[in-house]
Amino acid sequence: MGNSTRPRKLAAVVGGGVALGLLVAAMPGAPAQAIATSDCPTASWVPLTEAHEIINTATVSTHPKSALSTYKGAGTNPVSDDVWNATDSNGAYTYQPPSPYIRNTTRYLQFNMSKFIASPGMPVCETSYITTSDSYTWGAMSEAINAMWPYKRSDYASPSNINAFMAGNMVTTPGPGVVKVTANYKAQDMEFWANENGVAPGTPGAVPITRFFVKDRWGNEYVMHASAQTTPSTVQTAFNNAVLPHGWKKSARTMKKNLFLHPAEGSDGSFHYLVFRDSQDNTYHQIKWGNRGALQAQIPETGMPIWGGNDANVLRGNNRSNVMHGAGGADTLIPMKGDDEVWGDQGFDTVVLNGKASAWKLVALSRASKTLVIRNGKGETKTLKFVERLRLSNRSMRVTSLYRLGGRAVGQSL
Ligand SMILES: [Ca+2]
Ligand SMILES: [Ca+2]
Repeated sequence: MGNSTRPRKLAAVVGGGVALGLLVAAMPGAPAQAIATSDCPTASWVPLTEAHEIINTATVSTHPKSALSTYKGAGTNPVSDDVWNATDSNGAYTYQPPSPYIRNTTRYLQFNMSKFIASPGMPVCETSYITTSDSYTWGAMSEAINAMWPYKRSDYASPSNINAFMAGNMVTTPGPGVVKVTANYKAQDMEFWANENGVAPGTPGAVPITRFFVKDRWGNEYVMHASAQTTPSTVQTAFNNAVLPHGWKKSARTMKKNLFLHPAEGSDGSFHYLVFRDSQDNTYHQIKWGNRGALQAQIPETGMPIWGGNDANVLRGNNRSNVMHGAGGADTLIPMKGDDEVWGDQGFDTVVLNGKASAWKLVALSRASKTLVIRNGKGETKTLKFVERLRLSNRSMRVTSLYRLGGRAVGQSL
């Protein structure tokens, strides 16, 4: 990550507000404050500063479906600005982290403020640290699973022709009509100002910032959070030139209010953002969920989790084995075929299953861990966690009624 593109410059790209009416729909249904229970109360919003980031590449080629961990200089012995920025006579950085770490590429950020919540897998407010073999210390920031979509093997050279995940790890910028889909486990809040310099909306003379939005063919919406470009005009050009998958739409528009993003929260303690990268190296965060399909469910292999947002969603899996998270809100989760692990997470969540109740037998259940395991005659297993209701073709049932039966219910049909 690098310096932010100044909003003052961005505002110069396009003047007046376009399609303000659509803006309401673009804002998350529930403001971040409404679901801020997992924010770190002692952390504060901070303006973006240049971070010194490294990525652990140990599993990139051996286990391409594994998440890649990113760290930033922090802790008792962080790398200094002087060391990090030093270059040789050719302009190349002289500091390179020891293997298996590499420097993260510089990105020009389009959002303005951030608030740290936790390192991946850590309790709220807590950071975990590593020490590289050159004795520098780093704080754990995120874990990311990458895959290209749509993925056509013949478009890639070895080793990216192995699968969509390998291509996602090895190829930085997707080709025209392709996006790189990232499950980004990053526990931070983000704020995008409506006006340059963060001037409060409604202030006379406020200059709105043009923001770049994408809507996919399933009704999911995304906002650009970073670009490889450094100036407002080149960012706008890169957005205009990006070739998105068939049926996706772009819009550049201003906002009536500042936009706050809070990551989706799983009941396993994870925090998630869906991020994608376009053919011009712009990257976007998902801000709105359509009910006709999930981008992550399009990856034609197992290994990409499928996440909802913090509002009520209709979330569809695919006919492979999926890990699904509804996150906050009263979600409807449709895992389809396969051995699926379905997390309802917070809210009153419903899982829709194929077949009648009599087709499914209880394999295990635990009220304490809010887990229910069921299997049908085809041998498909569904592991359901923090789910409140099952909907079958002939009836619906509350999961609490199954928990009440306890171990006696194991082996019985639903
Ligand atoms: Ca499935
Ligand atoms: Ca949800």
